[in-house]
Amino acid sequence: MKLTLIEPKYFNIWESIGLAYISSYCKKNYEGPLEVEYFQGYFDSDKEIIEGARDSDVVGFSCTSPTFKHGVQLARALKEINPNIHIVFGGFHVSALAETIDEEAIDQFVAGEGESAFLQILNGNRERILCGDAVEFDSLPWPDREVIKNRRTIDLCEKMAGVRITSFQANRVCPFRCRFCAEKTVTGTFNRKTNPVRSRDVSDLLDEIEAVSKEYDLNYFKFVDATFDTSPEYVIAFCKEKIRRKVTTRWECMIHASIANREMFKWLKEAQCNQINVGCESGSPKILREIQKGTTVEKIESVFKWAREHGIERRAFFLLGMPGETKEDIEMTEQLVERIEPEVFGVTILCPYPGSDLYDSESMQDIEWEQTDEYSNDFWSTDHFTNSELKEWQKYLTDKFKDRLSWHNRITIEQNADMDSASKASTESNSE
Ligand code: B12
Ligand code: SF4
Repeated sequence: MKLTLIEPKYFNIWESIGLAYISSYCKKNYEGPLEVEYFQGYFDSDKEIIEGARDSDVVGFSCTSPTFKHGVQLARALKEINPNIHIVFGGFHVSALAETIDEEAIDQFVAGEGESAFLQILNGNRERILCGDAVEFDSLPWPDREVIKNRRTIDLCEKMAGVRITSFQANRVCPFRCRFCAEKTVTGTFNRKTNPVRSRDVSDLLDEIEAVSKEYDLNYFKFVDATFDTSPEYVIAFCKEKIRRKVTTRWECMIHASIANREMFKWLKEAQCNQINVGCESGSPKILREIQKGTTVEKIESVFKWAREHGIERRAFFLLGMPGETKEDIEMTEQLVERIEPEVFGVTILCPYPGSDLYDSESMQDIEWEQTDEYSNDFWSTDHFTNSELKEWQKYLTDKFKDRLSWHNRITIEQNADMDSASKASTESNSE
C-alpha cells in the first residue's frame, strides 16, 4: 500500500507533527507492507507533489483553514490524473466544517485526532466522515520525523534565524475554553471527567527530546502545545527530569497565566527555559471575562514579574476586536503592555476561524481563508469599531511598541509597506 501525506502551502512553515504522528502510528499498526511519502507545499511545487503522489493508493491532506483551498486544488488535479486514488482530508478546517463541505475530489473526512481513524481507513473503513478517537500518549509511537523531512525545516531555521530548532508535543486537550479560539476542534472541549488533559510521561518526552536533539543536532526546541503548563506539577516534573539528565538545550513554551505559579519559574530557569509565550489577549478585566480567558490582569502581571525576576524572556500576544471591547478597554491593553514590558509583543485582530465559538457559519461561509488571518483580516468589525478602526488601533500599537514586535507583526508591516508602495507606483504610472 502506498500512502502519501500532504501539507499544502502556507507562506511560513513548521514541521507537520500531526502527519508525523499519523505516519508512525500507521507504520506500527498496519498489518502489511506500507510505503509512506510526504510533500509540503512550502518546499515542493505542485508539479512535484502531483508527480510524487499520482501512483498512491491513499492520499491524506492536512489542512488549516488558510491551506484548505490549495489542498482542494491539488486533490482535484490528482483525481483527474488517477481517479482511483482515495483522498482523505483531516486537520482543523475539516474537523470544524466536514459536514458542510461538498467537494467531489474528497472521498473521506477525518474530524478530530487522526491516528486511529487513518489506520481504520487503511483497513478499508469508508464512512464519509470518520470521527477520530482520542489516543493515549503511552500508546503512540514518537512522530515519524524522517517521513516529514524534519531536517528541511531545521536547516531552514538555522539559515533564517541561526538556530537549529524543532518542536515536540507534551499534552493534548487545552484546559481552557476561550471563545475566540479553535483549539477544541480537534481534541475536544476540556472536561475533567470526560475529556481531561492527556499529558505525556516526562521521561518518554525527554527520551524523545534527547534522541531528536542528537540526530538533528538541535540547539533549541519548543512545544506545539497551545498550553504547556497544564499544571505546575507537570512543568516542574519536566524541568526536574531535564535537569537530572543534564540536557542543556534551551527551549520555550506557551504559558497560561492562570496556571503558572512562582515556584514553576525557579524550575523553568534552572531547566534552561529561554522564553515564555503568553496569550494575554487584553488588559481589560471585563474583556478577559467575556472571552472566557480563565485568567486575570493581576495574574498576567505576576507571571511577567516572576519571569523577569528569573531572567526568562517574555513574549506577549494581544487581541483586538473582542465583542464589547471599547476604546477604554484597548487603552487598558496598552497600559498593561507598558507595565509588563515584554521583550516581544504581538497584536492581532480577532479572526473567528471555523471551530471557534465566534465563527458564524451563515455570515462567514464565503470568507477566503487563504487570504484572511488575524494579521490580514479585512472583514471583522464590532459594535464599537469598524474594521479600519481596528486596523488603526493595531497600527497605533505596533508603532508604539515597534522595537519589540513579533516576527509576524514585523513581516505584516513590511508586506503592507510593499503593497502600499506598489499601489502608489501603479497609481503614479496610471496618472502619467
Ligand atoms: C504549532 C502551530 C502552528 C505552527 C506550525 C503549523 C504547521 N503545522 O505548519 C505555525 C506557527 C507555523 C502555525 C501557523 C499557523 N497557524 Co497554527 N497552530 C499550531 C498549533 C499550536 C499546534 C499544531 C500542532 O502541531 N498540533 C499537534 C498535532 C499532533 O496535532 P494536529 O496538527 O492537529 O494533527 C492532528 C489532527 O488535526 C489530525 N490531522 C491533522 N492533519 C490530518 C490529515 C489527515 C489526512 C488526517 C486523517 C488527520 C489529520 O490528526 C493529527 C494527529 O492526531 C495549533 C493548535 C493546536 N494545539 O493544535 C495551531 C492552529 C492549528 N493554527 C492555527 C492557525 C490559524 C494558524 C495560522 C493561520 C496563523 C497565522 N496567521 O500565521 C498559520 C497557518 C499555518 C498553516 N501551515 O496552515 C489555528 C487553525 C484554525 C483553523 N480553523 O484552521 C490553530 C488551531 C490555532 C487556534 N487555536 O486557533 N501554527
Ligand atoms: S486561547 Fe489558548 S488557552 Fe484559550 S482555549 Fe485556545 S489554546 Fe487554550
